[in-house]
Amino acid sequence: MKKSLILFLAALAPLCAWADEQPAAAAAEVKPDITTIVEVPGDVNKDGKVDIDDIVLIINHYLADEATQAEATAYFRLAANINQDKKIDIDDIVAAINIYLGK
Ligand SMILES: [Ca+2]
Ligand SMILES: [Ca+2]
Repeated sequence: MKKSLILFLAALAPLCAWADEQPAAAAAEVKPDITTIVEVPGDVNKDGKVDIDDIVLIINHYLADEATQAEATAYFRLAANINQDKKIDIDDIVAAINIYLGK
């Protein structure tokens, strides 16, 4: 029993060493939590809920030209980018609709 515990710990040792050598890389991969700034992801008009008004605003942003999109506030971009993938597109529109529908 003791021998198998020692073998188990020996097998874990390389994994632990790797974890100790990679703290900066692991920290860099952590995405900022959208909820620290945006209370309700998808709530682009800041009224505390995701509804058809937010969905229309996100769709209008998606369909707008680049110059118009560039006028969007930082808050809007963060709230509208529900999946946090650096772009506001159809996936975010679908996500907003799903939030609205409670799915
Ligand atoms: Ca709203
Ligand atoms: Ca997105």
